[in-house]
Amino acid sequence: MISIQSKWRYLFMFLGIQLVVMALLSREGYQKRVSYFIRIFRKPDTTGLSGRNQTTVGIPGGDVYANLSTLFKTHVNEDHMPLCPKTSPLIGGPIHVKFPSGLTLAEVQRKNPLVMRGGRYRPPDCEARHRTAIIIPHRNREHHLKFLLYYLHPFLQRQQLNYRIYIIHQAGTYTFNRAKLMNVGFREAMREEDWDCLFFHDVDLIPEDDRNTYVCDSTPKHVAIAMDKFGYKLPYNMYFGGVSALTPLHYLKMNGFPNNYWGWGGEDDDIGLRVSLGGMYISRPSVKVGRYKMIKHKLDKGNDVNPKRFNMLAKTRQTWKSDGMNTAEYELISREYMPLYTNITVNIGTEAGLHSPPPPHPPEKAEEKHPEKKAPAEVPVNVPAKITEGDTNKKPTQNTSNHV
Ligand code: UDH
Ligand code: MN
Repeated sequence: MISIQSKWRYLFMFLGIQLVVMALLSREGYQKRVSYFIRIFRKPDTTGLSGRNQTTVGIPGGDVYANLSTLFKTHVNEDHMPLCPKTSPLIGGPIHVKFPSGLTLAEVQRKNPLVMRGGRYRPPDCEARHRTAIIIPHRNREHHLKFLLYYLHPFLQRQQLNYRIYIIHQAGTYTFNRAKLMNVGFREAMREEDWDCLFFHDVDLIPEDDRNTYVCDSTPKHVAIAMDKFGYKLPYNMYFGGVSALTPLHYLKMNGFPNNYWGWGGEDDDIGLRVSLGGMYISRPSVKVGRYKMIKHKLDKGNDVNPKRFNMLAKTRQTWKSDGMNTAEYELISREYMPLYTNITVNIGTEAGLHSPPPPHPPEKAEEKHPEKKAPAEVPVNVPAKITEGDTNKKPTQNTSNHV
């Protein structure tokens, strides 16, 4: 039985230990010591992916811009630069993605001082091992584009890539055609530089881990395999949507992407099917790193669900050789070298063809009086290609029907 006297003794001993611990903690900074003790008792995070708001092991705070300010333009002789290491020392792991209100393109520009006009970048201190073009189909999504640029530029710089970002902007108000815009992007990017890899990238998908390297594999790679909207899982085995990476050779082997999917849906499955019809397999990164956050949105105006998509998909085996890169007809309207990307505005025509007849005009008196003010065709036709180099502050036009 414990006597009252020994009870007091235990209490004094306990208080004494507490006093010693407190004295130790206060000696070299309380916070440092507490975090040290917590770390001893915490189970190590082997994936580094356990929490979105948690401070990550690799990248301090999961901040995609962390450590990038150490990069600066050196005065090394560009002909004698060492080859970049096989694995970039800047790669850190999970990135914390959030969408703060009030972000501006000027702010993105300020945070990316080494990005050259046209959204071009080369590592300042080593010769990149990979040359990657990012192709983004676009119309009326400036808000998403701003966030993508905010995250994608530093993400690619962490990977020490030689890259350029291309925005392929569909002119006019006719139904959107994502896959055809990719064909345009492929041709226009390859015309400009000898890229060894092309990333076909939706504007609203933000990568969440910089170990997801934007380089090509030996087979076509489906990259956006774990999106938040699908519970960070592949929705079905043949899924090839969102972000994919192909070499020019892969692209030509499958005759590029289809041109005739107007509206939402089907084209990504057609592309997946083409990979196997071209005699290739699909590769994928691990679900730990192929993670993406999709900026929430509704179906766009001008991109209604394509009701023909299932019938078209059933015929891909017969059509893939006669519809694709070899038959992509379009009219380049402009190529603008913006501070953070190259903007390619293009007329891709309509289902009726590139130069579809203008809609019939009802005999209106006002029009007869002012023939010069006749309503334009739905998409501009016969507009000569314009190369705009000096205009670096122009944003892509919101109202694309005015983009003539
Ligand atoms: N895109 C545009 N403008 C458009 C339509 C599409 O830029 O008007 C581009 C953009 O890059 C986009 C991509 O095409 O990321 C794919 O289109 P999407 O984002 O509409 O495709 P997603 O599969 O569609 O994300 C989901 C539809 C959401 C409907 C929700 C209703 N439940
Ligand atoms: Mn989307």
